[in-house]
Amino acid sequence: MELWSNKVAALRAAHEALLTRPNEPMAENGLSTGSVPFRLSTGIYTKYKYPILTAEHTPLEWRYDFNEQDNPFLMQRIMMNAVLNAGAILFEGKYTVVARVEGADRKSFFAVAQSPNGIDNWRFWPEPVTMPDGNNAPATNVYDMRLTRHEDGWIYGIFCVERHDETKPFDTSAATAAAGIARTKDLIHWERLDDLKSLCQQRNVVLHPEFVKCENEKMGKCYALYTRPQDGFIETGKGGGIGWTLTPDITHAEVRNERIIFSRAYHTVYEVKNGEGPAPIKTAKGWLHLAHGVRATASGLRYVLYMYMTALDDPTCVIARPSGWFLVPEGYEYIGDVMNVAFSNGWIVEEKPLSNSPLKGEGRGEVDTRKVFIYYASADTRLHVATTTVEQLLDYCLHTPEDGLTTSASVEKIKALVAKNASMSK
Ligand code: BGC
Ligand code: BMA
Repeated sequence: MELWSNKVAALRAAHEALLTRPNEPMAENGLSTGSVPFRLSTGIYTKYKYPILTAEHTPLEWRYDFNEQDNPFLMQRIMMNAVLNAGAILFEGKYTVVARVEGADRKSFFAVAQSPNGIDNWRFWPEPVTMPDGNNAPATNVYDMRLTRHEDGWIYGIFCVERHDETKPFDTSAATAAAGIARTKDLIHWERLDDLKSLCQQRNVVLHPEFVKCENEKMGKCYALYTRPQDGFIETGKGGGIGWTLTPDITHAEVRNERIIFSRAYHTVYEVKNGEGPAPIKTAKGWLHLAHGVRATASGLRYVLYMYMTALDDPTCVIARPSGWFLVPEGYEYIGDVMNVAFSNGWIVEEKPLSNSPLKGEGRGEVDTRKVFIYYASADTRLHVATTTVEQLLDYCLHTPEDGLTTSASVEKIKALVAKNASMSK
């Protein structure tokens, strides 16, 4: 029989090989992505061959008892199911995610993983995050943390807290969703603040990185939150859309006035639901937003990513609304626990030394070459990265025609482009 110690060595070697496997870009120069032979690359971003984090990337110490007497067959004692929807941030010079890790028991929790380059060699910290309940009722499940480095000096994590709906004791699926708020300086110790007080359920709540003037100017500066009010646990109902609310005290945050800044619309990719992704990226031309849109199909809900921009001096004012999806599940990304889902709640924009800050220049000097790393999950199963630049995202948002909301408007857009191209060849 194979020696137990040899089995352990082989297991550790295989794990290490997975963690250190170099990642490869799938689409350079706008050629085929390789994953789906029938779709050309969008040219807007580059996807990578391998997912960056999966259940198999979680530390072996989380899953195995390495005492030979207690675990003679070297079997997993605690199994992991998925690594998905991650908040992301540059932290101490490293590309860092706070991922949603889901165990075989369907409970998800948060865990920090870091990489030196943002695309491979991702490694989890030895222990998952211990998230205190603070003054809040204990949650059954937590997920989808948005990380915001706020100008108040804290790193905030806002996430969904799910609890059984006790008003329906006999319905084992009845649940409520609220926004949990915590802050940290080191990603290890989290100070849990009060859950966002709201008359309705909330998911996909995101903290804007800067203070904003309060509605009542006497109150000074407020924290601003992107919200997503919903009537029920799944249905957004009347409240559909990405909302915006101001709150003076983040330790007791409350939704008083909520304004929808990006609504759902009939026959679009965000017909059924939408929600803010990560906190927006500030650029000289406005705030770049990544969001998800959901539509219902005969095979279930389809989750895709889309983008929009808001004005620099008024993050509630939408200034660019490129039509349709920006990123969708492709090839094997389509397949997993929850089919047909691309979801993102984290991206990282590369920092540049202040001297050549793209926010400063005018004219040509304005080209914003900062690299952007988009962390997206596929099929609620695994986490991927796609890379691009701020300049490309601006170009995408500002030059992709808007959705005219009818077939004939779409045909006219295509005809206008054909005519433009034809005029060039004259
Ligand atoms: C799941 C989430 C999902 C939500 C709504 C939760 O129980 O954990 O992944 O987004 O239900 O379907
Ligand atoms: C949602 C999200 C995600 C998930 C998606 C698809 O409502 O909050 O957690 O990726 O559903 O299942």
